[in-house]
Amino acid sequence: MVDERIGSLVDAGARPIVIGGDHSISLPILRALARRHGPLGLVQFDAHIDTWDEYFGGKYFHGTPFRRAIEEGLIDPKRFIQVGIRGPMYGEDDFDFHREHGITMLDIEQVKARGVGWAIGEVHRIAAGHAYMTFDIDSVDPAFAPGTGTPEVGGLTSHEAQRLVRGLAGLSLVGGDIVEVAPPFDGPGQITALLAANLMFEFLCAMATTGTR
Ligand SMILES: [Mn+2]
Repeated sequence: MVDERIGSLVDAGARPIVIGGDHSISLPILRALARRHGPLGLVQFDAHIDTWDEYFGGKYFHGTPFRRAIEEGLIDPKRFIQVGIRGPMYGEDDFDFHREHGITMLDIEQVKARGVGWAIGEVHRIAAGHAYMTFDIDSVDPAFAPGTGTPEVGGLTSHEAQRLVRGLAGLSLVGGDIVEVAPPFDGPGQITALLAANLMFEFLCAMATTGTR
């Protein structure tokens, strides 16, 4: 359903910006885009890796979309970079899949210690070529974005998030999404929704720097 709808937009020459909803929505979008462009680079801003195999016996869940996307050949794992990852983790083998496939992960400690400029450089180095952005709002600290289902303390500030998305300018972006915004959990002034809307604007501006379709 999502796959078909996005496919018809892509066929019309548009580049989708999608707002979620939980992170499982990225998978059908990637199916539609990979059909047109082939395997894509992926820039994922997230507190969680979302490359787990299954939850409660289910293969399709908001913690599994990017493992499925690699299995289906929608993204090139060597051009896949995750930014802002932090704990808690389930166990030692959480990163086996990363090692096996050559996925790059910048955890929050690296981003804070080495800086946003460095992280942007790594993103451009890894995700060169046609690329998709997925921004999970839980990559941002709950002090700035409380309105999400799985908040994790010690995340990006609003300003770091803005700079990171702005830093995508120049990449060959074919589309993107901002997900996991949950209005019922939002704080005073709808600060999460306000940030998500501004990040969408930043992403639109970054996409406008390239003519990629
Ligand atoms: Mn996520």
